[in-house]
Amino acid sequence: MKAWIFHVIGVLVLLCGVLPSHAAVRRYKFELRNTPYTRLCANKTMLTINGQFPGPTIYARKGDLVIVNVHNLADHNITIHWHGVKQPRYPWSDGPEYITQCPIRPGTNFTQRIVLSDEEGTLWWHAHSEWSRATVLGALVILPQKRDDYPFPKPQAEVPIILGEWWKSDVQQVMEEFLRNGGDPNVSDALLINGQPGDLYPCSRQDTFKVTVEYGKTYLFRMVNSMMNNIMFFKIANHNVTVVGSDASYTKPINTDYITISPGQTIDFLLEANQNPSRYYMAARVYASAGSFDNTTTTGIIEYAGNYTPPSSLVLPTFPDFNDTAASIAFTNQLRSLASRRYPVNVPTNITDILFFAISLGTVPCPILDQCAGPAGNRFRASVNNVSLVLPRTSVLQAYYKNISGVYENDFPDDPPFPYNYTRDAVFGLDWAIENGTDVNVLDYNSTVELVFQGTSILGGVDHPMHLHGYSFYVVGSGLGNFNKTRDPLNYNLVDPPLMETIAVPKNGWTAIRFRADNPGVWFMHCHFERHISWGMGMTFIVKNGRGQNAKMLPPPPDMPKC
Ligand SMILES: *[C@@H]1O[C@H](CO)[C@@H](O)[C@H](O)[C@H]1NC(C)=O
Ligand SMILES: *[C@@H]1O[C@H](CO)[C@@H](O)[C@H](O)[C@H]1NC(C)=O
Ligand SMILES: *[C@@H]1O[C@H](CO)[C@@H](O)[C@H](O)[C@H]1NC(C)=O
Ligand SMILES: *[C@@H]1O[C@H](CO)[C@@H](O)[C@H](O)[C@H]1NC(C)=O
Ligand SMILES: *[C@@H]1O[C@H](CO)[C@@H](O)[C@H](O)[C@H]1NC(C)=O
Ligand SMILES: *[C@@H]1O[C@H](CO)[C@@H](O)[C@H](O)[C@H]1NC(C)=O
Ligand SMILES: *[C@@H]1O[C@H](CO)[C@@H](O)[C@H](O)[C@H]1NC(C)=O
Ligand SMILES: *[C@@H]1O[C@H](CO)[C@@H](O)[C@H](O)[C@H]1NC(C)=O
Ligand SMILES: *[C@@H]1O[C@H](CO)[C@@H](O)[C@H](O)[C@H]1NC(C)=O
Ligand SMILES: *[C@@H]1O[C@H](CO)[C@@H](O)[C@H](O)[C@H]1NC(C)=O
Ligand SMILES: *[C@@H]1O[C@H](CO)[C@@H](O)[C@H](O)[C@H]1NC(C)=O
Ligand SMILES: *[C@@H]1O[C@H](CO)[C@@H](O)[C@H](O)[C@H]1NC(C)=O
Ligand SMILES: [Cu+2]
Repeated sequence: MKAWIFHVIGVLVLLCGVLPSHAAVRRYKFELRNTPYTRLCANKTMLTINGQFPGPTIYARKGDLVIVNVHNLADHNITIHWHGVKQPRYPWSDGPEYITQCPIRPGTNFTQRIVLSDEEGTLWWHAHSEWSRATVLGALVILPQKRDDYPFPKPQAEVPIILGEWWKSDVQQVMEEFLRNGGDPNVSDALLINGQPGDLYPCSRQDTFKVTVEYGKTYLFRMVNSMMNNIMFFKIANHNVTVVGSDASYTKPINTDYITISPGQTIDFLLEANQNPSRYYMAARVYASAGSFDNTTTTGIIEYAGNYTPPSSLVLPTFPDFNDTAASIAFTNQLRSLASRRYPVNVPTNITDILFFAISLGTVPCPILDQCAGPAGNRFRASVNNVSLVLPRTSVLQAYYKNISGVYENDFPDDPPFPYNYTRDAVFGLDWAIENGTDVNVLDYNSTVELVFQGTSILGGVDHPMHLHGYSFYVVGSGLGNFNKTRDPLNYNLVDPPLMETIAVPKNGWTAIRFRADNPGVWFMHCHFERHISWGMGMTFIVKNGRGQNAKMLPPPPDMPKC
């Protein structure tokens, strides 16, 4: 109840403008609980924040400080990550379990400080502990400072849209099962829009998500892909939309009839209600470049206000094929920063650190020969530059700050240890073993980094939505096949590349990003497909302190959870 009051006060304050125009402090209380939920004619108990699914939306303005007291009243360890928030010099509240903190154990609480800086638009928050983010998540809406406008006409209303995934079973069991048997996790039983599957699924018609619009008005949709394992295609029947932002950074407007959105990514778009007053589907289904997947379609309804006879049935929009990599890439390649005087870009050009990371699925032998559920009876693992992440028993950040040895090693490689033709045909295995490790790559303060992600064709290849904590980065280039370091940099976009914190590296292709390492701390980098991170597709950067107080990490809060 208290949390609800906080939430309402937050919204009221926002509407009445009681707080100063920026650097306001906003407080929320999160209570993790085991909560009963019914979907698809079946009941289960699952982890939620404040009994809500999706969880509460946090509202703030650019540059605010949000303080969230997280109480664990459930039976599962938890951590909360503020996805896309840079947390300048303050990794202590970032959240990834055993990277920046030990879990908040049942019966304990942790007060997290979400330090907003230049983010403006839509972000989100989610659990970063095992698979609990399937149900522990919500939107984080960052409005412009009070004196500022959007770089587009003021919308009539704003609507969060969270794409998600539903398993009839307990997600913890789904996770334990695939980690035990070494194979793929079970695919989900439904896809969701704002927690509801929509009327194409059994027992779901009643609760389908609906938005009412007025003819002639324009609406801002703030879309988050919170899916565990899928990139999504999203469409609205009969309507084009105008994309205006992604990952809390504005983009040049894109008029399009479909959207591709990666798990972790956000897309802000405008919908002009300019069709015959009626009801129309909004719908989403999977883009999958490999493997088995949930091939169902989730729907919501755009309902025009007014007097008309509603259609007896709605027409589904036509989607690109499930495996249409070209359509997925074509959308993402249109994203461009505004690159205007008011919203300048600042792409590093004098690069001090060039990193080349091969991101790959793979297998390791089954403990009981050939009895695992992965390819050829083996066990799935995944790696970055041949290192498969194993989480330590205490946090990397704690070990770094307190100089505790034996928790991690400083030798995460800048290049793959065994160069090969990463995207050659029919690669089913490698001649070398994947190495387990908790290895960090150390960057000097203010170094300018170019990082090329190279996908590989081992086990056929698949897209990887890569996410970096503590930073946004410019996506300066991407392509199919192997990155060619003499040819490809000539085509980089250094003029108006999009500023992102999650980017899908295309199947058997590469993506190049750039950022300035001006945020000292310990920052996780990983694939945002949950099954891939479970198999070890992640690594950690340590960005050292620079000279001067403003270039140094801040001290930890007194209530940091302990291992
Ligand atoms: C789900 O729970 C509700 C309320 O407790 C109950 O009425 C209903 O019968 C249950 N449904 C199933 C399928 O167990
Ligand atoms: C929150 O945790 C602190 C210790 O970090 C404890 O003193 C306090 O009582 C806890 N508050 C509640 C409401 O559980
Ligand atoms: C996963 O799917 C298999 C096959 O349908 C089923 O037998 C198993 O119970 C499922 N596991 C969970 C945790 O739901
Ligand atoms: C809708 O977007 C598509 C591109 O996705 C474009 O070809 C088409 O012209 C647009 N239609 C309108 C009416 O703007
Ligand atoms: C989804 O897959 C099932 C089998 O797994 C198949 O029967 C069904 O036709 C597929 N649906 C679509 C829309 O492709
Ligand atoms: C997509 O799958 C269809 C079969 O379902 C296949 O014919 C087609 O070649 C595939 N396309 C791509 C780009 O892999
Ligand atoms: C590029 O960076 C190097 C190393 O930091 C520095 O010595 C050099 O002056 C820089 N050059 C330019 C043109 O900024
Ligand atoms: C890598 O493999 C691809 C696909 O088999 C092939 O087309 C390409 O020529 C190879 N590149 C090199 C440098 O061998
Ligand atoms: C690597 O780590 C995984 C996950 O912790 C574990 O199952 C596996 O046994 C480890 N392999 C080796 C060779 O240590
Ligand atoms: C980091 O680099 C920026 C841009 O070149 C510069 O303005 C700033 O002074 C540098 N900071 C430190 C502490 O070296
Ligand atoms: C890389 O591109 C250069 C310039 O286009 C070309 O000469 C070279 O053969 C390419 N290298 C590979 C391995 O394809
Ligand atoms: C919860 O976290 C603590 C502290 O790291 C750890 O000792 C414990 O094993 C964890 N519990 C579970 C069930 O993972
Ligand atoms: Cu991946």
